[in-house]
Amino acid sequence: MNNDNFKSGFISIIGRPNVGKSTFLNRVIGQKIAIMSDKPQTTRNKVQGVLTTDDAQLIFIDTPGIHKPKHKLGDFMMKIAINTLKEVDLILFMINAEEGYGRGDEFIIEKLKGLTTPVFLVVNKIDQVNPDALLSIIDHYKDLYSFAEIIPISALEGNNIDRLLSQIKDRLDVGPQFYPADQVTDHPERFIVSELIREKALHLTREEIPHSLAVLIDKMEQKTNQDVVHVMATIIVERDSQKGIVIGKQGKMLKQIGSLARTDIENLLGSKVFLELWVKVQKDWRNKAFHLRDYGFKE
Ligand code: GDP
Ligand code: MG
Ligand code: K
Repeated sequence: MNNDNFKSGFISIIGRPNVGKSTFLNRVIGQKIAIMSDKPQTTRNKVQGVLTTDDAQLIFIDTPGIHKPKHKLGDFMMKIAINTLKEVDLILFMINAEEGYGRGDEFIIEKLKGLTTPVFLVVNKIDQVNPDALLSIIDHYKDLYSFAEIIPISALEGNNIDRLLSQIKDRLDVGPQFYPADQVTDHPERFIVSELIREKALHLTREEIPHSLAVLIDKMEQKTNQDVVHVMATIIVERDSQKGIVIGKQGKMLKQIGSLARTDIENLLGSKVFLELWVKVQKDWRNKAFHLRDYGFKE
């Protein structure tokens, strides 16, 4: 490694919900760190994935969705997201080739116009469209904003990811290696654990539970001379009816959520896990900004 030419930088990934931001990040980092779901906005917090090669370090930020805020939490998230965008070295604005231009993108592009950070347009899900459709989408976006690069990819199938990575590298300045080479995320394990539980809860309850579900890790500890990690977590829902769904008949649903989450947590921590799950109703929690800190949303 020639340290004089080592490049590094922070890269923010933005785009409408479900365009494939987490899928991309997970593919690049090769480890499950951002949760994937068919439901929009399951990535609430900033998740960083770090890719270290012999000549560069790319630090990715899976920014919570920039969208028109509908409630206080949205407002709060947006502020964080915009501030993040000002500070990063490069922005990847990801779109879904399958979907046309919409109001969500219009809103994002308006926000981008106020920034000086270079922006790549990443057209994802090209496995779903024919070349003509792809070209016409690209033409449309080209007219809306002056993108530094336009790169079509398939995050799911892995097409063109290497090219995108090398274009990102080209844009970065010479800089230090911020993180050790074997570190893929700077988030505390607690956060990843809560995201894994939330992912299972969202997946298993399907459309019955909106994304207004939070998971709090109450306890995570390993007693000396035991190789079991004890995790106690609370799933927060907004209504009594949702609590019923999450628990399920005779606790069946909660058991299923727990057993799937436990497997993932064991893989993450590399040790046996005893997982205890609780469900709590906290009415209208999204609008209670004063509660945000308790749920891990920090400014
Ligand atoms: P995010 O909300 O932007 O983080 O989107 P996700 O990464 O959670 O992806 C949303 C959905 O799109 C998931 O079902 C993914 O499997 C799917 N997806 C992501 N990338 C691709 C892709 O390149 N091709 C196809 N066909 N599906 C994709
Ligand atoms: Mg996501
Ligand atoms: K998602």
